[in-house]
Amino acid sequence: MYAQMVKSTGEGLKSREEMSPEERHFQDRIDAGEKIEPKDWMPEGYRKTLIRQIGQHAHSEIVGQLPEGNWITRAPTLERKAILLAKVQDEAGHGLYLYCAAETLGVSRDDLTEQLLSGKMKYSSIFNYPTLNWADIGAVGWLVDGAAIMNQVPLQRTSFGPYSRAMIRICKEESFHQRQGYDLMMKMAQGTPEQKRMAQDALNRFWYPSLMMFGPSDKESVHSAQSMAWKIKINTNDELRQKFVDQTVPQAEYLGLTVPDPDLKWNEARGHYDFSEPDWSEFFAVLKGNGPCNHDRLEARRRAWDDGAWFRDGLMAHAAKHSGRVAAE
Ligand code: BYC
Repeated sequence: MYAQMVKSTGEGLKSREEMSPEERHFQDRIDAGEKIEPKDWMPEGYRKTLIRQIGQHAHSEIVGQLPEGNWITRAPTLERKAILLAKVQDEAGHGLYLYCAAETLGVSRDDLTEQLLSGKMKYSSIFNYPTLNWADIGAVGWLVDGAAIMNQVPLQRTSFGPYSRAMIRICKEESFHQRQGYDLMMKMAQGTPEQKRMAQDALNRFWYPSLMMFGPSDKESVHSAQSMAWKIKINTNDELRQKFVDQTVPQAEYLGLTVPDPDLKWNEARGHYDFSEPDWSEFFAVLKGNGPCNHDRLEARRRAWDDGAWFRDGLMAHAAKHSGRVAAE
């Protein structure tokens, strides 16, 4: 089950007077825009928050391969298959950089995986939705990777050095992912009436789950205040959601597709689109393990972990043998 037992650390911010001298010095470094490196002193809450966020991010990259991997054997042309294979392979790479960044904080990849499989750690809600038709692969690239980039570009400036450096490389690859998705959507939207219908259907199903990727509304977000004070997060959930809507609506118009929100409207005074909030009860149900694919996603990860045990054991045995040989020399 995909249960969410990780205890939130949203305990409220400490004032400068309440901070210990180390905490004050740490906060001064953050405020001065310095990067924090793994061997530097850091508050326990900072370490825990990073492990939670980077670990969740890494798991999302790995679980995120599943809905797209579903279409590799059914891609309509050799070119589309090659593009999709490359993208899915990139996501595996992103997961690995992120697990490495988390490991610098003193947690092993095995621990993180075990926490995922036991339901103690999360992955992004978006990957609990199925990819039902080929246009969904376009929608995932356009909307899901589009939302991911919106969130990850600011994270290149996050205060923890290894996370920020991982993000720089990941963002370069994500922008290719987003463009291949938009290109696929363009082909579908300008294709036969049936292809256009599929593109619209994909947009209808992926719009609100994509908006949910940014997390709950700011008033429900337990971690934002502390994470922003530590510059782990640079923007609030609602700020990024608004930027995503503002960027994506003209792209949908260019495709000739309709965003499934009757209340979507440009607000001249605000200089932004007004839009409907997602159904937050659905979001929290997905987080509790009750989304359409939670069970299948975790089962697939569990199977992969169990099936790979012999290989991990082999690597460990080889490493032990090799280190014995080196010690004897
Ligand atoms: N799904 O206080 P809040 C990708 C949880 S992969 C699930 O606002 P925070 C891609 C949150 O963890 C993209 N859970 O939290 C891959 C917290 O629960 P806990 C993944 C969510 O951390 C392959 C609770 O709700 N990107 O792009 O300050 C193919 C309260 O929320 C979600 C990242 O992981 C969610 N959507 O802010 C294609 C980016 N939202 O832990 C594409 C890095 C919230 O207290 N992460 N929760 O039990 C972040 O930027 C932040 O963690 C979030 C949430 C903005 C997501």
